[in-house]
Amino acid sequence: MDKRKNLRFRARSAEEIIRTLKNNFGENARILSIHQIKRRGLTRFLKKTQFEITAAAGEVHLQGAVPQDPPIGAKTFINPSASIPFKQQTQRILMHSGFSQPLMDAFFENKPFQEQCNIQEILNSFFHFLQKSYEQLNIKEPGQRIALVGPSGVGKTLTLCKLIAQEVFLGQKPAVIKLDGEQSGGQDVLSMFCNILGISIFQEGVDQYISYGTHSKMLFDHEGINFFDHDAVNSCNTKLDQWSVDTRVLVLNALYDTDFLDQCFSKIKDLKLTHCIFTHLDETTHSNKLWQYILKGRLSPYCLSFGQSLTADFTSHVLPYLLNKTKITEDLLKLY
Ligand SMILES: Nc1nc2c(ncn2[C@@H]2O[C@H](COP(=O)(O)OP(=O)(O)OP(=O)(O)O)[C@@H](O)[C@H]2O)c(=O)[nH]1
Ligand SMILES: [Mg+2]
Repeated sequence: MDKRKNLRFRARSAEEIIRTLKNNFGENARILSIHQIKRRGLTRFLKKTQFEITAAAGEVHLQGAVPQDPPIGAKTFINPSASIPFKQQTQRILMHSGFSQPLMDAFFENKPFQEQCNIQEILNSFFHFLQKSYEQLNIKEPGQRIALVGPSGVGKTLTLCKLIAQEVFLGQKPAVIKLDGEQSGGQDVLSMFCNILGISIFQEGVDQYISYGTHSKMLFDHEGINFFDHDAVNSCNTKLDQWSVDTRVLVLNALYDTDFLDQCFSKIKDLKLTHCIFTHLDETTHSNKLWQYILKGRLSPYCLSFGQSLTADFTSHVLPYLLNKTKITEDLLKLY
C-alpha cells in the first residue's frame, strides 16, 4: 500500500482502529474522519457497531482530496435576459443560495466578467474560488491545551468526547479538565466516558492542581457562555488565561442564524479564540452560509460534527465535506 495516500477502512472497536493505523502508518497516523455505519431494520440490533475511518500519515495535508463534481448539473444556462446585467443575475443566485456579500465581492474582484458567458461556468468557477480560498487559509495546528467554548447546548461536551476518542484511537492519553462549574460527582456523560476509556478527568476547584501536572495534552470542557454577557465572556477569558490555554475553539451550531453567528464571531479578540467547530451538520440542509465564517471568520477550521455518536460522526476534512454539501438554489436556476 502507498503510505502517502489516505486510508479508508472499517473497524468494530478502538483496538482494531489502533492496530490498522499502526500497521499502515506506524506512529505517524492522523485520523481525518470517523463515521458510525448506520444499520437499518432488525439487523442493527444483532450486529456490532461498525465504524468507517479515514486516516492519513502525519505529513499528509489534513484536508485530503477534494471531490471533482461540479456543484450543479451539466446543463448549460445561457443568460436569458439582456435587460438584467449578467453579474447581477449571478449575484442574485448566490445570495439566495446563502452566500454572503463579502464572499461574492471577493469572487467578483478576481473574475473578469463578459456579458455573454454561461452561468454554469460562473457557478463552477465560484465553486473553485471557494476551494482555492480555503487552500490559501493559514490553518493553525491545534496546540497542547485545547478548550472548547461556545453558547449553551451547542455540542461542546459531545464534540470533546469525539476529540478524546480520536486521541485514544491514536494511542494518546490526554487529561480532561471540567471547567463547567458543576460538581457532578462523576455521574455525567463526560466523566463516565473518560472512565471507560481510562482517561484522567479533573474537576476544576475540586481536584488538586498537582494531579494535572503529568499530562502533556489537556482538553478543557467549559460551561456554556452567554455571548451577550460581558462579564461571562471576561471571566471565561480569565479562566483560560489562568490555565494557559493556547487553542481556544469556538463551537457553534450550524443551524444558528447569521446574526447570532456574527455575534459569536465578534468575540474572537475578547476570548483570544483560535479555531472553530460547527456542529449539527447532519441537521442542516443549507450550509452555504458557513463559508463566510470558514473563509473570512479569521479562525482556523478544526472539524465538523454531524451526529450524536460519542466516538464518531465528525470530520476534520472540512473542505471536501462542505463542498459536498454546497448547493445552488435549484429553483433560481430554472429561470435560466
Ligand atoms: N444531531 C446532532 N446532535 C448533536 C451534535 N452535537 C451535539 N449534539 C446534541 O446536542 C445536545 C447538546 O450537546 P452537549 O454536548 O451537551 O452541548 P454543550 O454545548 O456541552 O451544552 P452545555 O454544557 O449545556 O453548554 C446533545 O443532545 C447532543 O447529543 C451534532 O453534531 N449533531
Ligand atoms: Mg457541556
